[in-house]
Amino acid sequence: MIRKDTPIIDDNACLLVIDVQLDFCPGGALAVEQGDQVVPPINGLLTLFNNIVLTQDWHPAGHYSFTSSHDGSQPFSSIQMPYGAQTLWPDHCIQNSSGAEFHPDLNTSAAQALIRQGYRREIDSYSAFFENDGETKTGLQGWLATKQISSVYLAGLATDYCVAYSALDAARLGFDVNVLLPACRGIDLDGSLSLQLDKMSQAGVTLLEKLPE
Ligand code: VGL
Ligand code: ZN
Repeated sequence: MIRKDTPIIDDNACLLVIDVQLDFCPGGALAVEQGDQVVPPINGLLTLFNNIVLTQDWHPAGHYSFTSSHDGSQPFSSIQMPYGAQTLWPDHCIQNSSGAEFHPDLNTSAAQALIRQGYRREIDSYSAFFENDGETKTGLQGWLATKQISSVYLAGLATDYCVAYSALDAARLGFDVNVLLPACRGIDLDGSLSLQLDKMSQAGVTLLEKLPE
């Protein structure tokens, strides 16, 4: 569903700020076009929510999602992993590297929790809830349950990967899910952006075209 009006944020809502890291911004290793432009709207959103969680893509060197870990493979191609298809990416968001840092203008101090993703070498994690095997939990679901959160609002990078996978898992888990589109930017690999927007709509995710103020 596409909604043009703005929702009301309450204590049972949580803002999930997905992967606003330098490697996903212009000049970074896996730059998303206009990725840095999500920072001002997200900083504005941070003032509206009482519950805020950040996610951070956090790979060890030699992570299996990197093209460089598979001899003779092409960046952005797909390979078969034990858990299914995996896109190969340029080396990005390596633990403790400058590219893994949050954008310096992002107001991270407002967040209560930080979920790191993709820290095991053998498995990637696009979703903030489950690793790419679809079953290993990150702990976010439990955190939100403990806080009695029923609605999640997602913003960040990339719309068609970590944002979409997180939104789809949240919907499957029974949350009311809202994606704040003006505060997201996508990679759009082989039509992935429209595909994931459609998937989210079909899963009952609300795609907000206007930010709450
Ligand atoms: C992401 C590709 C690889 C994301 C992370 O944050 O959307 N995409 N790793
Ligand atoms: Zn990654």
